[in-house]
Amino acid sequence: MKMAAEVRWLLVFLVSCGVSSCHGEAPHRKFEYKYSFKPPYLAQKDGSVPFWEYGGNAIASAENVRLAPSLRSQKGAIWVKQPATFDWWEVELVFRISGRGRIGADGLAFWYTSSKGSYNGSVFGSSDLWTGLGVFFDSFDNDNKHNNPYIMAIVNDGTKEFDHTSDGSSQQLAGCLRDFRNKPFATRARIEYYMNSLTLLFHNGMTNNEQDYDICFRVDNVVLPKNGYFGISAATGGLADDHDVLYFLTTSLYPPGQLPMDGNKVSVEEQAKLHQEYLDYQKKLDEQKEEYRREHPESQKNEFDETFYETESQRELRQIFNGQSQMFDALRELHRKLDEIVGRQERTLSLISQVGQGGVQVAGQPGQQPVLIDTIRRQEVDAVLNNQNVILNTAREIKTFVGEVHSKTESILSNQARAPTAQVQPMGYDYQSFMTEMRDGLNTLKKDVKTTGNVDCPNCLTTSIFLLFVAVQMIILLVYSLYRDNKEAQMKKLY
Ligand SMILES: [Ca+2]
Ligand SMILES: [Ca+2]
Repeated sequence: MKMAAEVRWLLVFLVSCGVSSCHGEAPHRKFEYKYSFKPPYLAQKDGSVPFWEYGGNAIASAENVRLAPSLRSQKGAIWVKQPATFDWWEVELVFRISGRGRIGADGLAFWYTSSKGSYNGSVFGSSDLWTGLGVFFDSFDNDNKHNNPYIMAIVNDGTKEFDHTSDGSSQQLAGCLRDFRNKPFATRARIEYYMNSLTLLFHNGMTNNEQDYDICFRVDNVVLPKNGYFGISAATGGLADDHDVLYFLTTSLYPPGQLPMDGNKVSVEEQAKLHQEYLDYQKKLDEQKEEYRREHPESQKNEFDETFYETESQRELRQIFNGQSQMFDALRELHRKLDEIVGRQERTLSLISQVGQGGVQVAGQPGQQPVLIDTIRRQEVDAVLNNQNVILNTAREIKTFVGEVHSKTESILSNQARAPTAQVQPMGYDYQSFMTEMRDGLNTLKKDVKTTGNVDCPNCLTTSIFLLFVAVQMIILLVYSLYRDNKEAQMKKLY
């Protein structure tokens, strides 16, 4: 549990660092007591709250400002007297919204507007058609979408009417679903407006740890009126909660190097005046304390007794709270780990998509630009694989082709072995020599023919004898064919 608490501290630190680091260095901070109130002695004996004015059904006590009590249709507000003299600020609100019902109404509103709103207006106890910022802690689910209690910010230019029927869902700048009713400890909201960024951190009051904030929203490029008034209001409806504000702490924020120098160098008269103011307050306070003691002599003792001893039920309650906050810590730790896992997954996915697009982004040394390493891309891998497949197929085709050729050659060879006439011989030396041999033979024949014309030949065949021989042969052939036709005719007759 100790570990979890440390982790939580670290988380809050990181969030606050993250918020401030976006604008470079952390801003200079100055507590603005004239725009703040806090217990003890929040309200003075006459009921006034220094630097503030309240009205409607609001009641200020030493411990808190009850803006709207848990009665039907109550409205109340408290507004600061002076407009802000600084551009950027952070307001820490510590409040309690509590009631007996499982659901309550209507809610609480924080305001930063160009002019003060009313003390019994229609928007959570103050005026509609405001110019500036309204941050609403809306308890009651008017549009029945089961999304309340809800925290939202609406920036208005003085023309928009708040849409109660839809719980302002169409008008909101940003928001988050958070339960802020009936918490064991006071709930807190830290609203920061710095360099046109509006951030809301929320503490749900489940633990007593003042650092237990988580982020509700952060919006950039928000323009709010200069020299606005801070205010806070609340209202009840048919259902009613107590709406108590314990602390309203304003801090002005200055970008580094822009802290107003006159603010630091207070003139001697002003210093004296402020010192006198302080002494007056101190005196007033002592007087009030003395008066209270005189009026309630027994309360001192009782107060001491009550705070020193713990009743059975108080102890039980405290133990329950402790157990619950431990459970809460464990849950929070689990949530954080889950977030971490989701983050890693997203990172992995983005890396994979980067591989798909080509190149892996590798985080370089701190302070360096990330380096893009040109690695093989997915398409390239696919192309290489395709090429390989094509090559493989072609190789197979070539193999089958070679096989076919081989078998054909085999068959030709075997045919040749059986029938040597079909021998295929290359046009080599043998053929040429054969040709020359034939040419020589023809030449000698020609010579012989020439010589026959000149030399007398007793054994040579004369033309008349040759013709006679041909005629005899023709007659024999004719007779034979006649004989054969006759024979065939006889054979046909027999059949
Ligand atoms: Ca509502
Ligand atoms: Ca709703």
